[in-house]
Amino acid sequence: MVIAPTTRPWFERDDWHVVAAERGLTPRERALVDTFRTEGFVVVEDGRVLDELDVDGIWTSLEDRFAPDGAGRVQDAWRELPAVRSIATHPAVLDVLRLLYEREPIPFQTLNFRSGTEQQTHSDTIHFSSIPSGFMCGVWMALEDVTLRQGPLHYFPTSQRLPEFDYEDLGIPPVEGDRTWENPKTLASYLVYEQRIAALAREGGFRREELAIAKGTFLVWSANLLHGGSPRDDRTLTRKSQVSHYYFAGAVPFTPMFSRARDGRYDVRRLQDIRTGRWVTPSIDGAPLLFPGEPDGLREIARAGGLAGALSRAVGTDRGLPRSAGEALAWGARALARHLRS
Ligand SMILES: O=C(O)CCC(=O)C(=O)O
Repeated sequence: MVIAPTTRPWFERDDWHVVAAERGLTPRERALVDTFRTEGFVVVEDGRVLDELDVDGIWTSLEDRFAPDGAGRVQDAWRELPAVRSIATHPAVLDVLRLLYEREPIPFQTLNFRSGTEQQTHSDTIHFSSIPSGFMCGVWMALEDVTLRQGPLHYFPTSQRLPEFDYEDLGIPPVEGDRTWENPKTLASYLVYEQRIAALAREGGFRREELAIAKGTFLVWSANLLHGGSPRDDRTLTRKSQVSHYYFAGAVPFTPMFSRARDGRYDVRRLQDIRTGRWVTPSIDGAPLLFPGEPDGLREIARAGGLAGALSRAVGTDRGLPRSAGEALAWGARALARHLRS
């Protein structure tokens, strides 16, 4: 049985304020949720976030990983730098995400930028979507004071209400071959995607905003908000920042640009939770799943019933994405044995 998408985030409901009242949200919390649901982003000032963190050490450690003019990005420096990990997992950030989504956030990727990215406008949903959809967001943290002269983040408020466009929706042929950026076809398709999205942002009548922001302040964008990096007016200026990406518990992560969603075949992502370093076993609202398909190929998504399901829910399947009940059972049994021995 293939799984049908279920619920979207609660804040999108018309009666969200009733739910907010039931949850006992304070006026400040309600205002935060209201801005997020309406605009697709929210800016949060919280003096605690960078306290006691060696932020300068991030740039010293990563210095030779950026171009001489500061361009470039370092992905997943959380593996080596505690300060990067602490920013992605800071309780002040996670608490806001729990408030907004009412699900447990799973920090899974960090990007550090020394200077403005000048990245073309895009929606994160071409890289990161979920089943059910809507359970992914980005957090953009200023690691120095940022003015509009430093190639700031730009975004189009309310654009998150557009449909989540994948390549098929936009008339872009699927990427053939390796599902990596080393495959030249990946970039070729992505460049067409950027042109299509730029036209949508222009023609959709959205206002364009740029972010001037104080160090330690962060912006949360919802998965489908159109955003990117503005041109750097002065290439001598830095724009130190960190983007951390999050999924939420109970949703299956996948990469739309490599998936064939209409055929029910997905490039399912395996997530490593930055908090624990552990691989996350994907589920839909706690229901254990199977992912039939070739080991390194696109996968279908189906419910895992019976003992295989119960076992994989109880102990997880950190070996990967089980393709069959037999695989889930064998991996689950091994994980259980390991757990009992330890
Ligand atoms: O920081 C920026 O300039 C853009 C970052 C961005 O678009 C992203 O990480 O998805």
